[in-house]
Amino acid sequence: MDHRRLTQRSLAFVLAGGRGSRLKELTDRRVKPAVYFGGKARIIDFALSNAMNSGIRKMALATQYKAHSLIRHTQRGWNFFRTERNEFMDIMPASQRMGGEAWYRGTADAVTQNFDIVDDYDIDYVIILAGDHIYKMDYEIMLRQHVDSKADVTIGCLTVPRMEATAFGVMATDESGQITDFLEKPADPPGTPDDPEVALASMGIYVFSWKLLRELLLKDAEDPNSSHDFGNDLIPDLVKNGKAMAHRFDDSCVREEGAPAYWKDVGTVDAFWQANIDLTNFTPELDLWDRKWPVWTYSESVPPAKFIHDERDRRGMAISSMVSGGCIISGTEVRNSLLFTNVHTNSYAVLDHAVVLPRAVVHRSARLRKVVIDSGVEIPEGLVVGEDPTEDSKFFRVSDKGVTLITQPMIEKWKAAQ
Ligand code: ADQ
Ligand code: ADP
Repeated sequence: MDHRRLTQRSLAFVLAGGRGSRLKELTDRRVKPAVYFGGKARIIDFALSNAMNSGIRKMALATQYKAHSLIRHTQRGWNFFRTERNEFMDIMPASQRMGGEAWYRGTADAVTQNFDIVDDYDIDYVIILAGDHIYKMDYEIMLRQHVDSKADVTIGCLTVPRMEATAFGVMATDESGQITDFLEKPADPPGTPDDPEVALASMGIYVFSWKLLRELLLKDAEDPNSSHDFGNDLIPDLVKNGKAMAHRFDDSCVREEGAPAYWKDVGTVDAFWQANIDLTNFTPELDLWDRKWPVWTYSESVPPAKFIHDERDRRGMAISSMVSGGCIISGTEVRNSLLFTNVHTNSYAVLDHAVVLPRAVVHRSARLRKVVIDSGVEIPEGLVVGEDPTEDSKFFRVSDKGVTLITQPMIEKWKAAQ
């Protein structure tokens, strides 16, 4: 098979329009792919970095819901492509380009509405990606499998506990890896033949040849019964009427040797908090320090983090934590926490298992445990969160697993009640 310049002949089409409503107030002002992750990056950076690290230099990004923060970030951080070498990052806001009434009606429609633009790219393969997962994956391996197997579509998939699979497309495959059955978000997901307690779930990552995809999209656009969605319409149809192959996401999909295959949907406040806090572990599963697989992002030019510790019992310190540039930890005890860029904290405050997004300010004597603090929030002096869930839930959003999300409007509510 001809694998030459396979990644150069491919386009990464990244879907980044869905709100991500299970992240609650974190996506009130920005779409899920624009939500911060890991101290410096945003969620979208992981899919884009995978594309970069796989050798793909042609990228399109479809945006819709509250896209300002996402577009600003992408323009600042992903602006190094060389158009003269036919490399690009093309941002495609839903803009009713086809003269119709609708914004992007579904994920497939996000491609259909940019049909003519993609045609002009003159590429052979399209890899459709969701911009809202945290993972490291070498798409080149998937592209090679797609070409070798002569599939119509190749779908990235992984095993998940069976009952978690209700949120996914779930498939069955034969010995060759061909998908024989596909159910989008089934209420009672079928297990795998090897293990009835796990299901084979679609990661929402698809490889097509552009030639075939454009045919399918044209047909889909005319179909009055279609919701114009990959998972609901195009994929089930191809499984029935074409050759759909599963690409198993496992350790072999990551180029570095010995690195575990890491994939997380940080779609809930609990999962978001946990995945960020996990980075402070002694050996985190997701290695952000790996120089062979850099996670690229927009980086503000800021001074190093500063810790202020004095004899008057102001103990500015961070233990088992990650503290980003521009932070000033003045007399605060920070434990098992992740602080993003430009966070300022003051004397006698305590942060424990806290995920603190950029530019937040923590005033004196606040004690915050098991929290996610949104960007720019000002935590008032003496606020205590994480010790009395009943009290916390009067003002803040406390999750099932006892993580408290704090945003500025919630702080205003708290202040008004004092
Ligand atoms: P969902 O998780 O429901 O299922 P979906 O809402 O279709 O995913 O979003 C997929 C991606 O497309 C996200 O990155 C989202 O931001 C984006 N998106 C959603 N609506 C969009 C629109 N109108 N315009 C542009 N972008 C949009 C899908 C598959 C399942 C699979 C899971 C894996 O349908 O089969 O298991 O992804 O997470
Ligand atoms: P980030 O996502 O980088 O944390 P901000 O917290 O500054 O960005 O804002 C998130 C989004 O909300 C941005 O798109 C911003 O333009 C918008 N936004 C912020 N403050 C306001 C406001 N007062 N009125 C309307 N939109 C706002």
